[in-house]
Amino acid sequence: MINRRKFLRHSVLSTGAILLAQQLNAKSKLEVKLPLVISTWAPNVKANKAAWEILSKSGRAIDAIEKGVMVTEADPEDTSVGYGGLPDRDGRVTLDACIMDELGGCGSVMCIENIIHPVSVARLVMEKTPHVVLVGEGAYAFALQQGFKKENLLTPNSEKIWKEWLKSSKYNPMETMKHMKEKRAPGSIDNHDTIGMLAMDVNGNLSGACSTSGMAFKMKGRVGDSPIIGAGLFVDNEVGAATATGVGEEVIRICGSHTGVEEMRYGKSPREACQIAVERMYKLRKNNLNDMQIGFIAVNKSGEMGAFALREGFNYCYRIGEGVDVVKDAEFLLKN
Ligand code: SD4
Repeated sequence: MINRRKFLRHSVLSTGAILLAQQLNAKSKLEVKLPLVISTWAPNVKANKAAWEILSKSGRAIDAIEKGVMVTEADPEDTSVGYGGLPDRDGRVTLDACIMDELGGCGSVMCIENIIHPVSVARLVMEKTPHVVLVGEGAYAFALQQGFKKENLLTPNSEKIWKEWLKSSKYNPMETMKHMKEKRAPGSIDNHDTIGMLAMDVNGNLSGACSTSGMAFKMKGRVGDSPIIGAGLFVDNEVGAATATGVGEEVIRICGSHTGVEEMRYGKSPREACQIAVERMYKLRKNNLNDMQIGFIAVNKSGEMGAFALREGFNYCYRIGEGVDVVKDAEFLLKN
């Protein structure tokens, strides 16, 4: 039974939460120029553009998100997502994705093979099953049943990179990332292009998704943060949304995206919320974060956006207003 003191405390907290929601709503009515879409990593400008086609016609954020993320999943140049994603150490491309809508609906697929659009399968898990997560063969069987085609996702380029890695077969994902990125962008430490995308539609509704092929040359069956609700992605339509990129093991440890959304709930700006998530991770793990990159992006209900990364080198892109593309470098905790 709840005693009087607890009851009073409870009601004060509830009143506080209601006031905050009212303030956020009032603010959103005043300031938001909707719609908006924001994604991790600059190359995902093209994904934002595809999402915009739906958002600018007053479409739902969830539809825009799926369409946007599909662009990156189909791009063979992006070796961290979908078609052309780097395989695990056995040469298998295994994909992870999740999606959340404005109603608290969520769906996820983990370690799915031979299906080019895991984000769409995740959406169907959300909409057509009583479950939230399907993994591996179960996810694949469900996808086939829903009409998806079996496709080979290992491109000649990714196969070549994998074969080169096989020569040493040194299983050190962090080293691998560094090595890969050195080839593409000398001097930079990370090889992440995982897409995390958040959008708010003209009705002020938020949705998000995250899609990745995970860590290159990972162990068979390894799953990172990206398809885990609360880690790689979290959306609360009353408060805001956040998504992550980088070394998933570290993001999972602090429920990174959920942490960001909860900080916004208690009044932090999106950038502050992302920074708090990074700092929490750093405090916990500072001796284990060598060469790792982790970045968060977030948006709140009033349409403010922000980002923060563990290290220099994380960027993000958004589209707002009349369809203007903006690319920004995130602020960070550690200089390279
Ligand atoms: C993972 N977070 O599987 C993903 C990897 C990533 O850009 O974000 N790469 O850990």
